[in-house]
Amino acid sequence: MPIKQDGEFITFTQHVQQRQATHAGASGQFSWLMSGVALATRMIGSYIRRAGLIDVWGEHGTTNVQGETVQRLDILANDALKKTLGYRGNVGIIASEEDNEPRVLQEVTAEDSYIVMFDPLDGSSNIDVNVSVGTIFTVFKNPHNIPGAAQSVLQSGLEQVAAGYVLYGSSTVLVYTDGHGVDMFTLDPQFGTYLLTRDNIKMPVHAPQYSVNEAYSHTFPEGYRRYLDWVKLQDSPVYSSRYVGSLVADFHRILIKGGVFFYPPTNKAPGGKLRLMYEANPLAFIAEQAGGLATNGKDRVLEIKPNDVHDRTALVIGSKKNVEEVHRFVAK
Ligand code: P6P
Repeated sequence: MPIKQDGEFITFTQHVQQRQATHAGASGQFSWLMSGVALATRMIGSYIRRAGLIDVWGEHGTTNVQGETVQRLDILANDALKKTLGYRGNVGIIASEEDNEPRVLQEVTAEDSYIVMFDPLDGSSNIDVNVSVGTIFTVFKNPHNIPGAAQSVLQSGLEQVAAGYVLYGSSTVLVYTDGHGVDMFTLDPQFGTYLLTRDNIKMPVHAPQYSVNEAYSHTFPEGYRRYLDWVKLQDSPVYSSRYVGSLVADFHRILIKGGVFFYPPTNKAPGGKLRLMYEANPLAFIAEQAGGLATNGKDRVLEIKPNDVHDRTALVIGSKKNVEEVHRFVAK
């Protein structure tokens, strides 16, 4: 129960502060940063909950660096994160799916300054049809020995200090890891704050469920097609398929109930569609902290060395045994 009988509850900011206290030498700066992310996602959630009532539906009329049509809400979400992080004095660099290049917010000299990267509104094309969407974020230390933001952000996922996502679904939930387990917070609309509702989440080791856009399966590498043939023949248990087409929604289901999500290379996206730095890495960090696995079909996502902030990757992520089943066909 998030609000215990004695009225006790733990907010997200309290949780981060308590954890902060256990990190030797850490200042309160990190919890101040994370409170900025929490504030931004509450703002984004309020735009989403009012979509249709306020003029936020539809396209913005531009395309982003990914060549994707920008939705109005993408801009609002991106601006909310940049504004709330902008005056957190310890955020040196931000990088966003919506921006061409990582931006140096401010030249921060403090030792404990950070880099925050995010996909402000993943799956935003689903907004107009009321399907759940998400914000994905990740935090790295800002290395002071590397000149230039474009280079400073190119760190492998193993260097992540914290990561998380917010799923704007039937309720708004924030899932977060700082490398010491995975915890979930649910936004209490009355209090206007995130309350701890699940702690130390562990992904089921296996579940008879897979998640992929099978419309492209004819262009998948052969191993994925052989997995899809195999999985349909299983009868104890019979597997089911679930695919929302919104990464955070598909991943969150797997975190809680188990299974596997994969987005393989396709003709349209030979290097994979999903972004390494601010989609695959944060979800891989969470998946591994919850006892799951995350690869690009062969290599561990967190060990991939990025060449560019907008690098893409194939992704196979989920329950340990489900990922291993896919690997039996793919990682040959
Ligand atoms: P497809 C949304 O655009 C997104 O980036 C993810 O949220 C989602 O998992 C994926 O693309 C869906 O891609 O090609 O199946 O529509």
